[in-house]
Amino acid sequence: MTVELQGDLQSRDAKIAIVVSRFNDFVTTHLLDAAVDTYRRHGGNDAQLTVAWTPGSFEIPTVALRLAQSGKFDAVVCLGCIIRGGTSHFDFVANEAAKGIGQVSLQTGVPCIFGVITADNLEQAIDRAGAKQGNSGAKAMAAAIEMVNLLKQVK
Ligand code: INI
Repeated sequence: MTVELQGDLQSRDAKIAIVVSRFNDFVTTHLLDAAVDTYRRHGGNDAQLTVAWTPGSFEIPTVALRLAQSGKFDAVVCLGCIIRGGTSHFDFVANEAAKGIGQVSLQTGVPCIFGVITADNLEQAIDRAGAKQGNSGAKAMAAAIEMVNLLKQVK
């Protein structure tokens, strides 16, 4: 008989840290609001949520690592918004954020969710922060809850 493992979407008592970048906060505040709303609507308790603000997306992995290493959190949700400009700066910030968040997850075993928007322009970013393409903050929190519940079954 096949063993199939799945995490459900009940927040229960999941302890979740959210790391959110101030850079482009016109967008990231919408990601944060949607992440918190998703946690609540899936049954979560605000007392189990911690929010840490970073200057930019480049700094997210450093803070995510500290939070993940603390042993206090079941998952870390990383939220940011990187918008392409006229130089290669976008690529450096986006690559470091993505690589760093992935490394923290693998090094610590604490799921770190990539809720960082990488967009070619502001319109694309807005589309992913509550307009045409949904909200990346809500999706990231749903992924975090699912991962917490999936990993509980593997322990
Ligand atoms: N940080 C972002 O989160 N998004 C951006 O679009 C961005 N751009 O375009 O520059 C950005 N830069 C700042 C960076 O994350 C660092 O905070 C900064 O380089 C200091 O280390």
